[in-house]
Amino acid sequence: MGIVNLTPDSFSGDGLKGRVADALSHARAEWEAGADILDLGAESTRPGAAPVSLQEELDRLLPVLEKMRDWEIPISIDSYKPEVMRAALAMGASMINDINALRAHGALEIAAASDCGICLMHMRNEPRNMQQNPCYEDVLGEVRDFLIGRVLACRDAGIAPERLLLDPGFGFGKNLLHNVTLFRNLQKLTVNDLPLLVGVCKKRMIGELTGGREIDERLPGSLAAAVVAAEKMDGQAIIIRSHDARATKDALAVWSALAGREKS
Ligand code: 7PJ
Repeated sequence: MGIVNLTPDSFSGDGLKGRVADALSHARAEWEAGADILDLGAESTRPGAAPVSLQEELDRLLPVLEKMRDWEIPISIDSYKPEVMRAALAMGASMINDINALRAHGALEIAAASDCGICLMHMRNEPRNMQQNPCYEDVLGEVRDFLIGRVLACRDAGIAPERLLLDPGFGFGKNLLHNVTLFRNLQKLTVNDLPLLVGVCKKRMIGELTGGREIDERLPGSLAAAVVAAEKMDGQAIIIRSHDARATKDALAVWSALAGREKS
């Protein structure tokens, strides 16, 4: 899954037209580099980030999505707002990637009324405050129980389980020890053999594990994590969310050849 970031800090600042063009060329490059899904996000959910208004999020997202209508690659929308989900699905998006696991009022109903894929992610608290001393007694059990609960909520809303992906939500209300514990036990987080989505690319945990590397220095560490995630899943379905599809595909191709597996 190639990340396409539509927040203003990711562009050169030359107005809406320039921003749409920049986003499209980045998205196309990720597609050509081998991404199988593109994940469009118009609101930063980094720790401490303030929410953006509904209108602002739609204004950033829809002009780009409209231009991608005829692209033959599944488009995922990274949003927890039901109104954004509805608008994006109407414009051809094929997946909802919700850091809030469809807990917003109305989100389950919107998902149920479509046939889109859905990523249910675990998050403790909200981006604004989630890194203020996150605490768990049993991080693995609590994240797994949460995911089981959301799978059941989807079932009760009439959403077929084949449409679901699960994600432990690395960095979303978790410290380094929590993240490492979850990662080491990745396979135990699956529920009913649903695929897992793993998003650690260039995140703080990669910085912390590499002696404080800055964001633009975190690709090698991120690639190591992608390979370990694939290895841990031992043939079960996994999607790696990445800022660099080419590098990630290369890392996985070499791993799968040398680890004696089919090309993934
Ligand atoms: C994730 C995400 C993640 C899913 C972000 C960043 C923060 N969606 N959206 N999983 N992270 N499903 O990429 O640094 O880990 S935004």
